[in-house]
Amino acid sequence: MTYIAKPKLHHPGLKPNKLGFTHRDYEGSISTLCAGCGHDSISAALIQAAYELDLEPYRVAKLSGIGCSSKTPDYFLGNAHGFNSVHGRMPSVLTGANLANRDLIYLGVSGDGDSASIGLGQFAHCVRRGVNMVYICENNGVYGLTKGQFSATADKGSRSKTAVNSDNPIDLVSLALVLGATFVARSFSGDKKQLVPLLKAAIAHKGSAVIDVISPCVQFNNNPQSTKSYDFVREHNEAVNRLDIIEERAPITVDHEPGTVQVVQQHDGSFLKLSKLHAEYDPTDRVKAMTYLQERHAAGEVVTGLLYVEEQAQDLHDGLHTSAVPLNKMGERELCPGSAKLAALNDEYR
Ligand SMILES: Cc1ncc(C[n+]2csc(CCOP(=O)(O)OP(=O)(O)O)c2C)c(N)n1
Ligand code: SF4
Ligand SMILES: [Mg+2]
Repeated sequence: MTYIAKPKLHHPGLKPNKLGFTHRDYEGSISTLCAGCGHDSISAALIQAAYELDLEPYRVAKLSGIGCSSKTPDYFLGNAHGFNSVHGRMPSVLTGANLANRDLIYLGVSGDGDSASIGLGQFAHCVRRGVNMVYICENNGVYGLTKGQFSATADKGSRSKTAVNSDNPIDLVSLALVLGATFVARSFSGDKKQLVPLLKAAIAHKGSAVIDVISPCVQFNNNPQSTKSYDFVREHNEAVNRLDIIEERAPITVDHEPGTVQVVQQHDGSFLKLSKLHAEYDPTDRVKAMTYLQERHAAGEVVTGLLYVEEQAQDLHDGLHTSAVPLNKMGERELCPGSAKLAALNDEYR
């Protein structure tokens, strides 16, 4: 993987967070992506979210597949754990890591090719199992790394520099809703104000959190006729809510207007405050979220914001009743309890 190490120096005036870390401590290597690539803005939003949440980098595991998007974990949270897997296979590696150690915060970083083309099956099973993670799809509608072929999220009729897409698209947000994801959102790489709070809320959420982030590829998909271009999204964006996360230890209220605020308590005790722009939009109703998406899509709009959240979600560990102790904290006796225990276990299935 190409990367350029950043010098360890930082400006003495950088403000530390509660852990004493500055913004600089959450950065990674210097990006080798094209200047202006939307993916770099998503990395910047992740850095900001981790800084504001006072995350200890060693508690975070970043997993990715293959693509320009999947390279980005190198460019943020340089002190976190990282694993760059195989094209489309990140979800199963993330699931395995999560089963072995539920104490870490899992960030699955992927692209639309990685998630909706080769990795669609992996994406589907990971989400339907309720793996506790934040799954971020950096969605540009093309295979950026391999020079701009249409991916499965490219809209029918969408144009690249040389071709028109004739296939129907896969909408990962709609799919995530159908698959039972308990936090579903869409944002735009160029809208840091919306993306940072969404990332913070998704990190605090227990369960499968999926964020589809439209992220224009300046090389292969930023012509005005592409539905994943800067111009198109700016013209057709319809934000369904503005969101802030209120942490337990430092409650803050901002920008609340009577009758437009909805507070949602998440499993870890933190609250989501939704500033609803549309009085009729309810982010706790899965069926309505699906209908709303279809309606707005038919009207040519890209809905961004928090589309659905389940307050008290269950995750894969709850379903499997697995041990709360990570495998790497167990001793040999617990990991290998002996043949008598194994025989007793086998008897239960006879
Ligand atoms: C098994 C396998 N098949 C195909 C490839 C070639 N390949 C590398 S990246 C990529 C597409 C990446 O697209 P996306 O996930 O959308 O990432 P982007 O570069 O657009 O961010 C493909 C097809 C590969 N590396 N491995
Ligand atoms: S080819 Fe596209 S996706 Fe890849 S780094 Fe360049 S702008 Fe970003
Ligand atoms: Mg892509």
